[in-house]
Amino acid sequence: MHIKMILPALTEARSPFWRPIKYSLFPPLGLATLAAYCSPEDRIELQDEHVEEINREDEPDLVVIQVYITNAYRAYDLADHYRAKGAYVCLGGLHVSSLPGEAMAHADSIFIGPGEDIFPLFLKDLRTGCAKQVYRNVERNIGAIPPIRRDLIKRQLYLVPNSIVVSRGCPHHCDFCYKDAFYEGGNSFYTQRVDAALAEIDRLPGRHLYFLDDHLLGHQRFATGLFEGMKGMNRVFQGASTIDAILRGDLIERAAEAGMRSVFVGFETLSHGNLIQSNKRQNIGKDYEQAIRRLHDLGIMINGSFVFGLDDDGPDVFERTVEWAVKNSLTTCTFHILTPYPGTRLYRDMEAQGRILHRQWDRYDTRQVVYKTVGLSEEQLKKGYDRAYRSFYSWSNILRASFGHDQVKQVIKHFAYAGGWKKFEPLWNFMIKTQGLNKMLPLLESILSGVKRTDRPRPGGTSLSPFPAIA
Ligand code: B12
Repeated sequence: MHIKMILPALTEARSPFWRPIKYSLFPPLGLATLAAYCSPEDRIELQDEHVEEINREDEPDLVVIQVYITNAYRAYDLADHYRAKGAYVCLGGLHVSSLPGEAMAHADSIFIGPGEDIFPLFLKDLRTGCAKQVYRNVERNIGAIPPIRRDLIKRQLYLVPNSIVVSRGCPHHCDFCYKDAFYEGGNSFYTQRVDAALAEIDRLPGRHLYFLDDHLLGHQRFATGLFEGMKGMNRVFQGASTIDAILRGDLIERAAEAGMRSVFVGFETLSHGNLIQSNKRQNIGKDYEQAIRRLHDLGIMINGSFVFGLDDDGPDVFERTVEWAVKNSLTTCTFHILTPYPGTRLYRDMEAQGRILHRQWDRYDTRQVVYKTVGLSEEQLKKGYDRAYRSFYSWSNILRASFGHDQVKQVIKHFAYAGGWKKFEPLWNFMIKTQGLNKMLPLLESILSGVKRTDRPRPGGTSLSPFPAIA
């Protein structure tokens, strides 16, 4: 069978060459995970529209499309195009799971929830001529998933081809997060087996790894085993964690020993009222600055994530948040405008209050205001969000934040990261799009890691990912 797997980009149809660099960071692991269930005889093609033009002139038998809220219209357009050509079309992913009815009109089969159990079932049904229109995930278990088909990923098109996910979901239940809507009705946090995760890491070339898990430190026993197993693998990595897990026990020390050099932390808001409004209980009463000191003492850089637009936010929230982030020497920040995703408790509450402005899904990209605000006007929120980015990444604030560190090494690393990355994004963008960067990778990797890897050489050369998280 000729199978085509597509990750459509956001609907703004800019050519991949001009798309902001953050879209060239990570390859589509979800589709590569599903591809592992296809048979060796199948001819599989994986196309990611964030980094390459989609060839629509081909004649695949089966088309598998991953649908997010922001690429839904593009996904439906591609689905209609291929169905008109007689291909069998499958739609799945976050947006299909929250609005299956909408997707049904554009697909032969839709998939609700994680795909590890339902996709292989579908393939068997398709081969025996009894494929169903709707498949709903039942089993929440990635204990025995086959190695993902990284051979289908065009590594040279990505800045961080060494991204990896070893768990699904998160143990917490924040109202605005996609998680509870996607992992509805059943276990919403589960992990791989430690040995399988270590084997996946071992298959990755180079030194740097980028964990995309929602909460890498969320499962104490799994994380302890993972970090124990990674000791001696001479890897450096980034991952995400809650403040709660950073302050609890010695897991963060173990992560540092295993190679954690940067962490994505969901601070979200400095307001107690907002934490209660968004049911972010795991942050309530936690000493944010104690967690920051602990991370910096371990030499771990911080990418702080913040949400603007919760009801307790007033016009000064932007300046106050940026000032706090600079004063605490956060290396990078990811700001979001609160976005009520369909299927979430936040969406339900806002809909009940008549606060949803429209359902133009491609504008639900966390950079635009799509609901009636309370403490701020929509314009103040949008302008404040843009201003926060400009201010946090101003040279004066990058310098102030860098010199907030105790050790010179950290000052230099902070300045190199925040200055070198954000301020020169167009350069990195040009480099990655002209493959120039890949030629520089071995040199950059040895400079940035300062340590020449001594153990087993790996196929496919290096994989640089010292760059901060997507924003
Ligand atoms: C890496 C990443 C990106 C990368 C690459 C995307 C990719 N798919 O790999 C890039 C940089 C392109 C990206 C962009 C954006 N992202 Co992003 N991203 C992620 C991240 C961190 C990891 C994705 C991943 O690898 N997951 C792990 C794999 C194994 O799971 P999966 O991809 O979901 O696939 C599984 C299932 O969904 C399902 N499945 C998926 N598709 C299909 C299809 C079929 C047929 C079937 C059967 C099953 C199936 O089966 C797969 C295996 O279980 C997620 C966080 C997360 N937890 O998902 C955010 C996340 C998906 N991103 C998000 C957002 C908001 C964005 C942007 C809008 C940001 C912006 N403003 O630009 C854009 C939108 C891009 C677009 N095209 O619309 C939100 C989405 C929220 C929502 N409700 O839609 C998330 C959830 C972050 C968050 N916590 O809020 N992102």
